[in-house]
Amino acid sequence: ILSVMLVACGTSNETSQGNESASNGEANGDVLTIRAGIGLNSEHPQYKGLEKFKELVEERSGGQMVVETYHSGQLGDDRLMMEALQLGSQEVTVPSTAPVANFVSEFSVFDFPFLFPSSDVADEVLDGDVGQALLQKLEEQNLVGLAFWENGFRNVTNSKRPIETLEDFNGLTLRTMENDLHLEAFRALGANPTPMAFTELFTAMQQGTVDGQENPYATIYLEGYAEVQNHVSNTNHIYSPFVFMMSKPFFDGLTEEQQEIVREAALEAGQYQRELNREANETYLSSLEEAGMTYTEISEVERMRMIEAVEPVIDKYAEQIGTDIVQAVYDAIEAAQ
Ligand code: TK8
Repeated sequence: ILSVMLVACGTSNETSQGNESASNGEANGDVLTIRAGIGLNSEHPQYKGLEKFKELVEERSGGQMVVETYHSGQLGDDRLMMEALQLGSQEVTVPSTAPVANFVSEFSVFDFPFLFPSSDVADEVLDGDVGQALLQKLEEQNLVGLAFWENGFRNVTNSKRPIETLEDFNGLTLRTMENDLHLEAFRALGANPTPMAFTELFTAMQQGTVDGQENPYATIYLEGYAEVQNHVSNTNHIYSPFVFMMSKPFFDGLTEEQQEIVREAALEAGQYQRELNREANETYLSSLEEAGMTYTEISEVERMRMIEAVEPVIDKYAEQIGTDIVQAVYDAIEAAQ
C-alpha cells in the first residue's frame, strides 16, 4: 500500500512544494495535480467537458486539487494514456470504448454495430446496472471508471465515392479504431479496414494511406476532415461511448471526500458534455456540406443489408464476451425503450 501511495504522490505533485511525505492533500495541505488528457481538439465537446470537470473539482476542493487539461493527443493516443493511468504517470483520460476493450474485453459489447437506437437509450443502459458493472471491471486493470461520456454515432467518410449501398464499401481502405470487432465488422461490410491510432489519422488521409474513416459528425467537422475527405454518409453504424477514467493508484491515494468530489464532477461534467455533444452532432452535418463534402443518405433497405452483413460478427463476439452480459445489455435496451 505504501509503495502505491508513493507512486501516486510522486507522479501527481510535481507542481506542489514539499511533497516528500507519502500522504495526500488532506494530511499536509499539498496541492494534488490531476493531469487529464484526451484525443480530440480544444473545440470538441470532449474538451469542453474536461474544462467543466476542472472547474468543478477545483471549486469543490477549494483549490486542493488542480486539473491540468491536455487535448489533441498531447499526452498520447487513447491506448498510451490508459497505460500511463495504469502506471500512475497520468491521472485522467477519456477514451472511446473500442480501445478500452483491449484492456477489458467485455467493453466491446457497447460497440456492437447498430446496437443503440438512440443516445437516450444509450444513456439509460450505460448509466444503469450493466454499464456500471463494466466500469467496475476496470479496477482489475488498475483503472477506475467514473462515468460514461459520449463520442456518439459514427458515420463513414472517404475520398473516393459516395457510400449509398453495401457494395460501395467494396475495397475501400478505411481506418478503424484499434479493436478487433470494428476490424471484423468492416471486413464483413466489404471494406479493407486498417487499425490505427486516432493521432495518426489526419496525416494518413492526407497522404492517401487510407481512403476514409468513420467518426461522429462533430469530430469530422472539428478535426478538419473536410479538407481531405469528399464524401460523408449517415451510416450511423456504431455508437461510441467515452469512458471517463482515473488512475487507480492515484484514486486510491485520495481521501474519501476527494474521491467523492472527482466522482461527482466526472458525472456532472458528463451530463454537460453529452448535451453539448448532441448539439454538435446535429449541427455539424450541414457544416460539412458547407465545407464542400457530398452527403449521401443510407436508405432503410440498404441499412438492413448492412445490419445483416455484420450479424455473424456480432454473434461471434456475443459468444466471446459471454451471453449473460450481452443479454443484460439487450434487456436494458429493451427496458429503456
Ligand atoms: C479520441 C478517440 C476518437 C475515436 C477514434 O481520442 O479513435 O476514432 O472516435 O475520437 O477516442
